[in-house]
Amino acid sequence: MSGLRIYGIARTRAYRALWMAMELGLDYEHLPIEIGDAGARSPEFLAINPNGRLPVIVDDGFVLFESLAITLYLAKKHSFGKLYPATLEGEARAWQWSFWAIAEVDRGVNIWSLHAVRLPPQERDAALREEALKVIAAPFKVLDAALAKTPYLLGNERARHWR
Ligand SMILES: N[C@@H](CCC(=O)N[C@@H](CS)C(=O)NCC(=O)O)C(=O)O
Repeated sequence: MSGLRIYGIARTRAYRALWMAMELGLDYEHLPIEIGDAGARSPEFLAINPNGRLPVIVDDGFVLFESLAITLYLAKKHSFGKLYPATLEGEARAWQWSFWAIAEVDRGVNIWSLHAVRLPPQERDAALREEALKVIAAPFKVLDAALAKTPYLLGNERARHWR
């Protein structure tokens, strides 16, 4: 066992940490903590992540929250020069797209998915869903344009094993 624990039920942003751990072929323990008082807002969880949000990881005693800080950390730790870029510029690009995803895309996609698929139908608000679609249209154009020039945002390889 690597001593890695990933907290958060997979339908939350915890899937990002889980996806990265699986992509890297890591041994890890998954604690499928729920959102809210039954899980992430409990005193025990708040002692690990005072934000009361998911995901958080504990890696051999090292505690880290923020889903994309977690993906970058795991990739750098286990796949430096492979999934994680070895050059200064490559690393900066990985940060660029990660920070871009959080700053430009994350909120809009979250609101859209809540009102398109995740909330019970009677609680969905079509106006909020349409507004969210407008918000994510511009960054998705940027993404489409970047991917029109290259098959992947970083590098040109789809490795079978990243370690
Ligand atoms: N920027 C944070 C967002 C974390 C976040 O908001 N997670 C949601 C689940 S997807 C959550 O825990 N919500 C519960 C709450 O805010 O009480 C990240 O990417 O890790």
